[in-house]
Amino acid sequence: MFKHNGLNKIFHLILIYGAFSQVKGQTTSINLAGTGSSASQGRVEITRNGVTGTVCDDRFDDLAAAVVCRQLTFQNGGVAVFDGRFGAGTGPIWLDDVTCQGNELNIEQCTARPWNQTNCQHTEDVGVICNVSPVVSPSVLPATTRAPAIQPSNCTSPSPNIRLIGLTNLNGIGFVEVRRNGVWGSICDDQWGKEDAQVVCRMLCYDYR
Ligand SMILES: [Ca+2]
Ligand SMILES: [Ca+2]
Repeated sequence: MFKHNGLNKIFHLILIYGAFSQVKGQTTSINLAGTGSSASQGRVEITRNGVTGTVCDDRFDDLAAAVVCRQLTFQNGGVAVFDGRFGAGTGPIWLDDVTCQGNELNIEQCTARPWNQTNCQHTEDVGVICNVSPVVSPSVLPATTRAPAIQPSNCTSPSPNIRLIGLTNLNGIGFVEVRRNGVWGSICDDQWGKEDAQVVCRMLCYDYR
């Protein structure tokens, strides 16, 4: 009889947890939006109790991006993009100072300030670019596509209008972005070759080999 009551309690706890999870799932959803967005990239938007808002880029890194991507069914990680790269959103800035371990199943499991308490503006709305195919390890890329990891010490003025977007631990490897009139954008790969990569490397003080 005692054992039976104990099992009942556990069963009730499971039921209560299940109900809580279900309510959470119904009231909070995540989505990617903004200029240049697609199913796998865009400004991170969270709809909570019917109100759509954004996430601040403070502390948000590629580990947090991986969690958002996982929620959106992209299992192979992603990169965080900052400063409203996909345009500034509207509504509340739901989360700020988001810090994730990277293995969370939901952005709500990461640490952050309390909901809707930030010191951010919408110009800081964070975006993510999810990897849509398995990550290719740099070590298996042809050597000619890799830049050396060390920037020469005589580099005093890397161009402020070009940058590499990618995993932060891969120094000198990434997607190329250029800034025009204050707006960062990508470069199409049509006709792109070794000479073009050399120019980018030179602008960023990398010694292309
Ligand atoms: Ca910021
Ligand atoms: Ca902050």
